[in-house]
Amino acid sequence: MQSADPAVREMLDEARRRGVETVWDRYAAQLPQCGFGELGVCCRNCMQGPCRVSPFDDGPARGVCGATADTMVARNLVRAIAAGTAAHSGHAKHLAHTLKKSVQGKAPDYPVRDEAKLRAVAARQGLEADGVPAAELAARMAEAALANFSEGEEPLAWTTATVTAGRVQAWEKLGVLPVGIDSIISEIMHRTHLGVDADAVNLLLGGVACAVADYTGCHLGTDLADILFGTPQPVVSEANMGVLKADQVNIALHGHNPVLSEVIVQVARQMEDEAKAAGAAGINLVGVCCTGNEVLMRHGIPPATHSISQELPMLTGALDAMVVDYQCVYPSLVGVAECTGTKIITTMGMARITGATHVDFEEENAAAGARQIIRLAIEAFGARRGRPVQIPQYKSQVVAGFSVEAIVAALSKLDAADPLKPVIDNIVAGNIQGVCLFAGCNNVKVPQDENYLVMARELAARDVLLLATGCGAGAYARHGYLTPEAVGEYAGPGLKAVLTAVGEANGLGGPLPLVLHMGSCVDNSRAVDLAVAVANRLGVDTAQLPVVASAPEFKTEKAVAIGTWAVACGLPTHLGLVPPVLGSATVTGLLTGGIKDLLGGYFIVETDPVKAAEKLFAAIQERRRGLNL
Ligand code: BF8
Repeated sequence: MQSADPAVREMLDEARRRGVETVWDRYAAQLPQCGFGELGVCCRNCMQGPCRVSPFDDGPARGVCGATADTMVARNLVRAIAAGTAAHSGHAKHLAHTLKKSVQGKAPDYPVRDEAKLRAVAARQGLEADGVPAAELAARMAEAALANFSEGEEPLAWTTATVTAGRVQAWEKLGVLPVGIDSIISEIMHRTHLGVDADAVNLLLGGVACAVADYTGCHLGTDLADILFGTPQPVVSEANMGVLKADQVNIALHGHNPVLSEVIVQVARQMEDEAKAAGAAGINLVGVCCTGNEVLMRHGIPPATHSISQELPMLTGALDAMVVDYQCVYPSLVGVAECTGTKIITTMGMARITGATHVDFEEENAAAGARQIIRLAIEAFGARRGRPVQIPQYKSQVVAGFSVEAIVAALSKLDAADPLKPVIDNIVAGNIQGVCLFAGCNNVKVPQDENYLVMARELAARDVLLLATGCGAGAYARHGYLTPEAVGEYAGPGLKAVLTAVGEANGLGGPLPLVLHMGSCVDNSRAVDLAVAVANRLGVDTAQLPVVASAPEFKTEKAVAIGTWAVACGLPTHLGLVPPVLGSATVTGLLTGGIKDLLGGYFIVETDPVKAAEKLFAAIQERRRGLNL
């Protein structure tokens, strides 16, 4: 099975029928993949290479420079963390500049939409806010955010203000508190250059420091997006390819940064008449990947698909344009679009694809850019009018929008004075055994979504509260797990009772959804905020909580960075694929064992989803025992 999603399977049949190549075909063409690369013992860091060392006794044990398997594996891993950090924090830096342009009056389409969040973040960050007008405070916020990027003398303000005191101490002791996001990325590139750091343990500690910077970048990304675009509140929508509409101009918003898509959402509403004049019934925006998550969370825009199936909505023949910003956007989209007539529109100067239509996006002229993009889509609709379409008739109801603010507001209906108390009481009583955050991607190496679905069922039945972000949340959206109905189907009695009590206190007449969608991948920071709030309320560290994380189908370097900071935050963290580290027993041992003594968190590598759920549940039980629960 290539995918657990029936819409994806239907479109894969269509792709085969039409001879359209997809990610699954290209993966098959790569097999067998390089065994050295799989083990992490391939080095291309200098021009004397590529070198590879043999995991057995039958080949060279060192690269040309003398680097051992331990050095190579550690260097490759921390370079992946640095790349992931660059991506997340680049997204955050972009938003900081948008906020700056907004307060300078250069970006009229970007008013500060959430002054309450602006003031809450300012208070947390110790910015003087009393009596300061919102515009002035936003200017200070933009500067304070940007100060996290260059090299300072103190640990990053956004790191130390957002985690427990216990974490700050643990990170300080280990020397993994970064003093600049860009500077630690740069340092990692330096120390992984030929002839610099050749000690695997030291390299990995550098990788942890970079991952803490990645966490910080993610948190900045979430905070700034909320300030600019609003903090998500629960929203009802639908998911999967059945959200495409044959008679409308269908536009997919794909990538990560909501800076452009936010304006497209606003402008599309004003351009309905133009679409109707072209013979369409309207404009239908849909999401793909994390830009899709962002606009789902804030506007209820329905996601069409995620991650490895991003090529397939085009095969319906109904997708008129796919607008992309950056990250996780397959360059293959252009080839598929040639067969289907979809316009692939790149929008960021640093993320162009040969063969795509490029509309350069600038905050200064955002609405004009958005109009230009939507007109291209309307034109494409005109060209496909009358042609038959094949839209898979699969879609699921979705309840999303669970920011921490939204969760706390929902809980405060049970206890206004102490909103976290109902959760804590239920954890203590065992109705909720623990919490699992599902994060990360789909990966063509495993049947799409399957690990997510199996693990959610296994853990929900054991009364584990489930949170999700990124394409993991997308998987749950497309399979109906973000619904109250899924609670009846899969939740154990304790979890069901708690979700029902909160839902009923909020007038839903039933439970909250089985899985709480917290947003895009940068929004994993929201899950940390929740854990930190609970830990602080209990007077413990996040490394003591019965909270675990899982990336059952991870793919990107960003996911490697997130997984590493989840461990740094003290969480037992499951990986559903084997990362390229087995070439070094030292690195493998440290990541899955030794690191626990240093950080509390550690990696659990398990490719079988049933066993993975068992191992995570065992980790939760260990934590409960540690708290005498
Ligand atoms: O940041 S989950 S495939 S889309 S990396 Fe990419 Fe992975 Fe999806 Fe979002 Ni996250």
